[in-house]
Order: sequence, then C-alpha cells, then structure tokens
Amino acid sequence: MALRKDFLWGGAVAAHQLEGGWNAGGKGPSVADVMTAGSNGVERRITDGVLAGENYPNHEAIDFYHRYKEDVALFAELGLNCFRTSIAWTRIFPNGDEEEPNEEGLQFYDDLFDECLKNGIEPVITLSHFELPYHLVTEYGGFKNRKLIDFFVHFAETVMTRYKDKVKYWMTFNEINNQANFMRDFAPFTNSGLKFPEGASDVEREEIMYQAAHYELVASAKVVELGHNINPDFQIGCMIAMCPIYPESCKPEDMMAATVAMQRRYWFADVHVRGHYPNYLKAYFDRKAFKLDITDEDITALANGCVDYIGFSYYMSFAIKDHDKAPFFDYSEDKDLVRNQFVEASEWGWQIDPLGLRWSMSWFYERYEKPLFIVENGFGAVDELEADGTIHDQYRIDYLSAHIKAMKESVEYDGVDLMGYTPWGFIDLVSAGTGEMKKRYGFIYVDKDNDGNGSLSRSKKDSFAWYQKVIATNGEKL
Ligand code: P53
Repeated sequence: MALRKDFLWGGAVAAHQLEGGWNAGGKGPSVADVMTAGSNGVERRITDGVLAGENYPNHEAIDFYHRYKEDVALFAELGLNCFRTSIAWTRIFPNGDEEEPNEEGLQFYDDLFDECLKNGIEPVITLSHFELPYHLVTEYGGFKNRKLIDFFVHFAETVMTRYKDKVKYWMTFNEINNQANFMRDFAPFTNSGLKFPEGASDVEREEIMYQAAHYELVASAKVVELGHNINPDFQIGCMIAMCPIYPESCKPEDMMAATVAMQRRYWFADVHVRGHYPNYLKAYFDRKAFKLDITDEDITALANGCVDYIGFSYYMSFAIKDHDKAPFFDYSEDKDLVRNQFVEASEWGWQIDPLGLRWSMSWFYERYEKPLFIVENGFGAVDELEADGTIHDQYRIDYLSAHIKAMKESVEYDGVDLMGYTPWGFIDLVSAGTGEMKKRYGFIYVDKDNDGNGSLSRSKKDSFAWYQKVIATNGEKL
C-alpha cells in the first residue's frame, strides 16, 4: 500500500503561538496570555492576570495576525495542501461566556481561510489548543466546572456554522491527555484552565483532573454529534499526544508498569473513539474512591459522539521501570520515566525515536481501526543564521525524513490507514512548553529572539526546499 493519492501534506501551528495581536480586534485574554517566558528546564510561570513588567511571549508571537497574507503566500510556495491551525476562542468570545460572538474575530478567520483556499490550502482546525478564555478560569475555575461544557459547545457551534463551507477537518481538544501529568501545573492549566487549591494533595489534584477531562470528553462528543448535523461531510477527530511508554527491560514487572502507564496516558483516546469508559479505568476509579460527576446523560452523549479519526502528535517515546509498584503499578508521569539508553535525545531532552512512530501507528490502528492523522511531528533545535542569511538545518531534515520513512513503512507494511502529515511549527513560533523562540521547528525562519528582539522578517531554511520536494513527490524523495 502506498500513501493515499489525496494525502494531506501540511504544516501545523496554534493561534496563540503565532498570531500575536493578543488584545487586537476585540480579543480577550486567554490562558496563554498569562504565561511568562521560561527557558530550557525552567517552567513558565502562570501569573494572576496580565501584570506589568512581565514578559509574555504570546502577546506578540510572530505577528501572524497582521502578516498572514504574506505568510500564506510562503505556505503556498512550500506546496502545502493543508494548514492546521486553531481558532482562538477569545477572538470569538473574549470572555468565553457571552451569548453573542465578536464579529471582528469571526471576520479574521473568514479572511484567513479565504486566503488559504485561494492558494489551494485546506484549513484543518483545532477548536481548543491551550487557549481557553482566562475569564473562564477566574470566574468558573476552568473545566472542573460543568458549565464549561455549554460554553465550549456554543463556541464550537458558532464557528462550525460560520465556516461550514470552508473547513471540513476539525479536532476538538489539543493533546487532551497531556494532563495525565497532573503533578505539574503546566498541563492542567493549558489543557483545562485548572489551578489547584494551595496545598492540594496528589489525590485531590488527580481527581480534579479526571473531572475536568470528563467534562471535556462530554463537550467533545456533543460537538462531534452537532458538527455532523451542521455538515455531514465534516471529519471531526480527537487529538492525542502520543509518547509511547516502553518497559525499560523485559522484566515482567517493567512490562506491567508500562501497560498501566499506557492506560493512564491514553484512556482519553478510548473514550473519544469508543464512546465509553474502559473497564480498567472504572476499576481504578473504584479503588481510588473518586467521587466524579458522571451522569447518565453524559454516558449517552459520549456514546453518540465518537470521533471520525484520530489526530495525534508524535515527538518522542518514553520508557519506564517498575519502581517496586506491584500490585497496582500506579503511574506518576512526574517521577517514573527513565532515560532510554538506545536512543538519542534533543537538547531539550526529547528522545528521538522514529521507529516509535511506526509502533504508535500500529497501536492506534489495531486498537481502533479508524483513520489516523499525524497532526504534529518535529524537531525543536537552535538554528544558526549565517552571515549570508542562510540556515543549514540538516539535523531537522534528518529527523523528519527518518520519521516520514517510518510513517510510510507503517502504511506500506502494516496496512495503517493514514490521512495526512502536518509537521509542527513549520514556521518558527513560540514554544508551548518553554515560551522560547530559540526552540525552533520551522522550515521558515522568523527573526526574533527569546527577549522579543528582532525584525520578525521571514526567511527560508534549507529544510524549506527539502519539504517542497517531499510534498511534490508525495513522500517518495526524502
Ligand atoms: P514545545 C509536551 C509534550 C509533547 C507535546 O512543544 C507538547 C508538549 C507541551 O509542551 O506540546 C505540543 O513547543 C503542542 C504544541 C507544542 C508542540 O507540541 O514545548 O501541541 O502546542 O508547541 C511542541 O516544544
């Protein structure tokens, strides 16, 4: 089997990481707008609102909001046939709980999508990509509040109706499973707008995370059902951060630890795709005696809103050892992962493992038998701008070609049905994890540094011509 003839070759970004214009056109602040710049190994701080004197890298980002026309022309030159971005919820509903949308925000995405379509580029849209209205955090406590289901559904219905003839491919919640790492503040805040009470215990944090995730899954399912009514041609997927967790050794306890860890990180996909909670999780909830608000109506909504495809990101694999955890093998993403001695890692410690992509594709496809869509993959690295303006990023080409090779093998040898591939941050943008500009993924260089200095001018790296050729040959020439 070869890649589909209509294979979607694209690039992926998220509104808050490239648009800037954080308060332009009636936009309200999102959770991304109250996060400071961190650095390699230093977490971003979440401030109490937007404070004077702090550096908020997403406020300007790469100013795509004002430069999208020139940028889309570059995307067309690159040869993309699709462009994955998100709709910033706060451009449409600045506070998140309004009845009436902000027309100026809606018009911006009309113009952007028109510009893409005119250039033969199909938009692929994420509805919630780490950019929840900040007002929903301060007034409602984020997604641990059931009211957020209706706010999200109203937002989704508004944009799906408005763009029903311009957008066919949708995803609900970006990397919904990042919050499996509930012991750190980053993922629960970016996924769900959660701030834990001072001194909350580990178990309390975990229970809050499960409650929020449940409401998100219900909201997602309702949007899938609604979207199919708005336009039966819509393809609506979930979005999972796939970092497969290998046992450190073939010791049976390591294998069991890896199995349980996979359950705790990927149950979200089970609910999205199958429309019900898996038994292993029900058994876990019972053992933990969590008191979760899961109603009969919720159960029905989940069953009626199974996703059409599985969108996922893939950057790296993880490894785990048992840590004497029998018989439960409970997983702590914060503490249990170990270095895999068989693979290299990036400067940010992300373990490079192309074969892990093929493994992940098999795992998803055997389990669900639904089409897959690789909506993020890439290599964050420091690029050197030469005196003549060129950037030689052979390391990025090496990383991506090895992953595309593994992806093709998965389709050809394992029979996986794959819709497309959109490498992450194909134009340099603000890193989600660290808020840096220095951690670059792009084929297109953007002149800006970690402190916010630079002309914001765009230029092509060596990888630009390379990806052009990959697309032109439908992945034959790597
Ligand atoms: P950055 C963690 C693990 C895997 C993917 O990440 C992740 C994260 C969060 O940092 O995020 C996704 O920018 C996410 C994008 C993000 C990209 O991967 O930290 O969907 O928004 O930019 C790369 O290097």
